[in-house]
Amino acid sequence: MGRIFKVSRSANNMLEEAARLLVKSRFAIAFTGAGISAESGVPTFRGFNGLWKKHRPEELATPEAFEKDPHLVWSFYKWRMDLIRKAKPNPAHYALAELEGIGILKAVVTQNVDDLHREAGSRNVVELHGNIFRVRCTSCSYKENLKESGRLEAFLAERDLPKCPRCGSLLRPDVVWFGEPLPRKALEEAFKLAETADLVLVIGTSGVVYPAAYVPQIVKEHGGKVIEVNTERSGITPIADVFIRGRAGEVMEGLMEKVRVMLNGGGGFSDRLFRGRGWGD
Ligand code: BJW
Ligand code: ZN
Repeated sequence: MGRIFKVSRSANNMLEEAARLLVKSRFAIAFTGAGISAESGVPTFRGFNGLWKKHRPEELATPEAFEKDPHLVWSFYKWRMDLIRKAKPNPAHYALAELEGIGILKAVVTQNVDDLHREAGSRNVVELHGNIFRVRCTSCSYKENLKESGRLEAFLAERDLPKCPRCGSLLRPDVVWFGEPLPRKALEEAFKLAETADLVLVIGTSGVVYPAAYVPQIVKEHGGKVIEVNTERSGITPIADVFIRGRAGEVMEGLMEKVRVMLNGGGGFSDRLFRGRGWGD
């Protein structure tokens, strides 16, 4: 009994400290990975039930794999597109959108390709590894967002390999595979945000895939604080100022309660709201 009390009290202290840091920050960003979407039913990559436990990444997420067996790679991606299109944002995605609305969070830098941040209402989203609902041509500059063009259903139902409507070459998912460079604009923007940020909220990433994993490290090197939410320790944990162990949706709900209390007068932070929106500057 005493142990349970001790654990929950320390978790509560961590939430309190994280909320305090967030509310007093001037330029906070979030850095997210697959774990933030786990409670939405989207499988993660590593870990017990991760995709890479059942499929070898080099057979599915490399340009060589696509060249060798495009049918196999496309069947993997169509399966995930179908799964992800049915997924809904969870409280962690909504919490980040709310923090942006309040003016605390300036951007979400995500490694995820699932679009759930935007669906939850986040507006400034930097996608480092592409978007699973976009396809692009392997020969010409053709790109299409299947959600926006309304062709997703028909695309998933098609059994043949998808071809470019402009030049007839093979289409591929517009995501970043191992050994491929990240989209230059997105990476530059993410690094610039990280250099500017005085706080990064890292949620649900193993922090082992580079160059994305440099983002929290850059924040730290520039004197910013690192808050991490994860069910396990990660590659980021050694640099975390506050590590909150738990499921993203549950932790972020608890964190938002504390943030709201602080903004509504608790702890002298109530003028933060005005500063956040630029009214008090
Ligand atoms: C929960 C939870 C819950 C669970 N709540 N938490 C050093 C510098 C630069 C590059 C390298 C380097 N060292 C090695 C490299 C090469 C390589 C790399 O990083 N390899 C390492 C793995 C060793 N990097 C690359 O190849 C990158 N490109 C590159 O470097 O290009 C150089 C170049 C330049 C110029 C010309 C040519 C080349 C590209 C990396 C691309 C990664 N792609 C993928 C697939 C995307 C498409 C798709 O979705 O299919 O991106 S792999 C996969 O890993 C995916 C993810 O975005 C990425 C990160 O995974 P993430 O999000 O962290 O998920 P998990 O599963 O690992 O972790 C989940 C976490 O959540 C866990 O910690 C859980 O505990 C936690 N969790 N449930 C909270 N409910
Ligand atoms: Zn083409």
